[in-house]
Amino acid sequence: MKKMEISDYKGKVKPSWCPGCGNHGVLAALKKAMANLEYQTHNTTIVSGIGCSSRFPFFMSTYGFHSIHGRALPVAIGLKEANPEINVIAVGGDGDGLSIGGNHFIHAARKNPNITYIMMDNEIYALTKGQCSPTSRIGTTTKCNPYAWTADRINPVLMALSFNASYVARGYAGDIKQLEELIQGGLEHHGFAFIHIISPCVQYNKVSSFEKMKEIIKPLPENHNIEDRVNAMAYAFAPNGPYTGLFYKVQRPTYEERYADIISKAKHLSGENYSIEDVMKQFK
Ligand SMILES: Cc1ncc(C[n+]2csc(CCOP(=O)(O)OP(=O)(O)O)c2C)c(N)n1
Ligand SMILES: [Mg+2]
Repeated sequence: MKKMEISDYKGKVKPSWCPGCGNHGVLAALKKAMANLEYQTHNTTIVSGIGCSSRFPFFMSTYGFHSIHGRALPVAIGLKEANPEINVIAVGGDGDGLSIGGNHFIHAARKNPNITYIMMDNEIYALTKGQCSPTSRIGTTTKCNPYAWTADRINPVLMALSFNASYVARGYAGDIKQLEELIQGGLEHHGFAFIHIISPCVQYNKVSSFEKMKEIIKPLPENHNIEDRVNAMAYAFAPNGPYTGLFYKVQRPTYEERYADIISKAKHLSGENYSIEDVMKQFK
């Protein structure tokens, strides 16, 4: 296996994000985590939806799939099921994963495919020039909401915990060291690893800036029991947060393992010479 340097993951395209965008920190942390684990580029794929954050695959030298809005997860899961040997990392924004792709997120969490999902949350639709997203705060004003945004916020960490994602963490784009550890833990985890990242937008969201988020985030207490889902939910829910760190981690059968079991049972019932042609003959 080739020893990997951070520079080995540099894509041919220079990141097009604004100077100061939180996503630069996420890119740096992912590259570090991948180098620590000696992830090879030939068997790693980064899958994204659509958004500023979803431009991620262009900036990496791995395989990549820039899919359609909200569909990073089904594409990522399909890739993993087709070839479980590939490291599959899905990435995207709060709009991509919680609005149009919200349904895929909850079903991915409960099925537990062995993939990592990184959500860069800037509380806004940045690519389309600043509309409110499911994580925008009540009262936010944008060109589309000149008076105030009126819907309650989605809490992505609480959502992942509710649907039983087996690894749930939250990081902050301004703390690359912590982010590297959380992402590395997610890559190493055997199952669906969700990493929610507070990744401020410097252009369209002046409310949740780096300065403000740095002031209010706090690390989870060291004695937090990562196997206690109810306690993890209490921290996710805490009004005095947001907390960062590893909320929850348990080992449970993955989607691939459950399917392998079904396949072997089906093969057993139909005998060694099972063929799809024989099955089709029943419907002639
Ligand atoms: C099916 C579909 N609907 C809407 C859009 C328009 N659109 C592109 S990106 C986006 C939102 C992006 O927000 P987010 O996922 O948070 O990414 P960010 O740009 O903030 O990183 C929308 C609504 C689209 N491309 N496709
Ligand atoms: Mg966004």
